[in-house]
Amino acid sequence: MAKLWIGQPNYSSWSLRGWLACKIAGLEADIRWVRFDQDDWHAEVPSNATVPVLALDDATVWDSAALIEVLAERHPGAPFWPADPGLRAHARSIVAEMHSGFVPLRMACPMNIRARTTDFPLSDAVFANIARIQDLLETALINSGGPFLYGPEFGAADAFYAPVLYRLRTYAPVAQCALADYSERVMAHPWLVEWEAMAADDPAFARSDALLNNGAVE
Ligand SMILES: N[C@@H](CCC(=O)N[C@@H](CS)C(=O)NCC(=O)O)C(=O)O
Repeated sequence: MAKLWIGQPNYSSWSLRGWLACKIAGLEADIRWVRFDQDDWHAEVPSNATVPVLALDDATVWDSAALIEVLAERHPGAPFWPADPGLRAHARSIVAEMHSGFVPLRMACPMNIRARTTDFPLSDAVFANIARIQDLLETALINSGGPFLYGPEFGAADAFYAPVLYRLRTYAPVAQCALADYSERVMAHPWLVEWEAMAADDPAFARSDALLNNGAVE
């Protein structure tokens, strides 16, 4: 059976993407959690890189983007990418942009699913990231007709932007309003409901929670 190493569900955005990729593929994996507050967390993971890591019978894959590609290749019927070439090019572009970009948002607003703020200070660079994301997602929904980014099924791009929706809910609830319908749809999806339930039970990771408390670790 495949094994998937992931970080803590409340905090690990890339792990959520990898876990969703397995769901899209219909791949049942034995899930292994690592705790970032344990210094030796790398020890049990079959890669010295980051999580998620997926161990298949004949290969180990250690990056969320690679995981999407490998699973899409091995599960050709799974709805990772839209069939239409134009939509597919757009989907690949926004997934690549997420994987390589939006650094201000990622640095200032790490995923913390349980947390809520009302007046978290956001820089102009973060607001610019949020505006760009709103524009990309709205364009995808209009061009595909929804209800997910590229059509009727939850795909790779939805998996890549789901952690962003959680970030907006935590740090920029007003900005989230612009994507309210899509956001509610994603968060009501059974996979995200399952992930949020895991996040609710996740032990606190003080270093990440401290950011919400002006840097003071409680
Ligand atoms: N490019 C990687 C990034 C993965 C990543 O940064 N994972 C974080 C958890 S969300 C991690 O493992 N952090 C621990 C560390 O950097 O030591 C991917 O797409 O999978």
